[in-house]
Amino acid sequence: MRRMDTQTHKKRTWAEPYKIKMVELLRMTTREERLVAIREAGYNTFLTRSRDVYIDLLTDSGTSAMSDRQWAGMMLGDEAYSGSENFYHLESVVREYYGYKYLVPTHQGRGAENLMSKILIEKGDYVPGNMYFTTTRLHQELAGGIFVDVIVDEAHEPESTFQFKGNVDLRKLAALVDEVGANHVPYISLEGNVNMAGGQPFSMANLRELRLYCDQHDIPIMLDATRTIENAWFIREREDGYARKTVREILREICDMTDGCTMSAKKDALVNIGGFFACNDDEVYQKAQNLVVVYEGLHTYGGMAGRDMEAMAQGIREAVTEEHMAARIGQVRYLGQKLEAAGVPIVEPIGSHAIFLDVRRFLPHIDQDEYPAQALAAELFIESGIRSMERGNVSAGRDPVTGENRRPRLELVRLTIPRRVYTQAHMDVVAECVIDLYQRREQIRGLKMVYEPEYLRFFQARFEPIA
Ligand code: PLI
Repeated sequence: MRRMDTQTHKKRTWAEPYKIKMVELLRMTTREERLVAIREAGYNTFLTRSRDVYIDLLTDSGTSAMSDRQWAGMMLGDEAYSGSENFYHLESVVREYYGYKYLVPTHQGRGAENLMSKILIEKGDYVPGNMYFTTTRLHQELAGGIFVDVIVDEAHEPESTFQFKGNVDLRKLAALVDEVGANHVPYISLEGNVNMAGGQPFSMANLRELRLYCDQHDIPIMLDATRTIENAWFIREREDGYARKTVREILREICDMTDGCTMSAKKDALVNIGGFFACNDDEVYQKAQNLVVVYEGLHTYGGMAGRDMEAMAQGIREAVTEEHMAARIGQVRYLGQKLEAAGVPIVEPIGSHAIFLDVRRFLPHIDQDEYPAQALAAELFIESGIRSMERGNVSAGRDPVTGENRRPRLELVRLTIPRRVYTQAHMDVVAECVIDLYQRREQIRGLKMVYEPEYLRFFQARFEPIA
């Protein structure tokens, strides 16, 4: 089996490992309609209505197309308040593929982040991580923690072609631990295929070094497993000694070197809703199992219906297959290479779940406090009906101490590719539209923020064009 898989992987072209049984019709709108729609949405693509969108690249979260087997699984939903069969099935699949001893289901990733942060963080603790993720950092902060970025410098440089931009910089981590003491570092938050860096993997060599360091200082490693199957693919492709291992084996090797994880199953696991917390420690598990009933639901469903857990169990099995991952990475790379060929500045190397437009180079004439990435996402929507997402100054929020915009080095627009949803032809259309916009980039103007919510402002903030 493995030999055949490896040969498939070595083929130069790829194709979707499925055929299409049902389609969802798309609606094309006019430019005038979209102009009205974006004004009503305060120039925030999160506030636009999906009915006004032509190609939806807002997120790869909960937007996957499920397989016939997953849909069949939905019919096997054991909708019991307690002890659902689907929970035990999911538990066995998570144990088999991810390897953790204990599973606590949650409604989605941030539910798991809430539990983990509340259990592990004490007020004034420092939580190092390989770059922030919006909801992850917020839950750390709400639990009284202070996030510290310990990712390698290359991750903040969109033009760097370093192959493992998700790596932890052990010197940064050691400097933090030396300064504050290991007893004030409850865990390190390690994300697979770092979202905010452009979908960039860590290497197994880096994880091995991290494990060694953390063992010496008694610091647990908690994985954000959301896109770790995609991270495993890159390890296989790029790291010495992994070319003949399967994605499934590599995933397990990663998890075996960590102490637990939070998971948004809405990405890698090919479902529209769901998540979990998993760990090996008896005491942490007991606390999570107790806390989940406060925020999510009983510990055998945690905010999911039985049918959702069944679909997830099947989704995990499909996600780790070589054919699925080859098509997934192949499609994202296809779009990225088209944009590169036309000279459009994007984050390098091309990641797994999205193409990130490098807006500092795309719109150098717009100051970061006029939210250039937000402006570009709005403009792309107006021109084409393609919905993308800002990942820059708006997403980064304000420094809790100074109250100033964080002005991150990465000012990006994310064209996120849902799994198994769009075709190569859709990617061609997206490339054409982005290239058109790039050719008239000087005409694009910045925005001012006219409403700013307290938490995760990027979701609901409103903007107006600067005259
Ligand atoms: O959206 P949730 O609550 O299921 O998961 C939160 C979450 C945690 N970690 C990482 C790496 C994520 O990417 C993530 C959610 N990401 C979203 C919604 C996205 O559009 O990227």
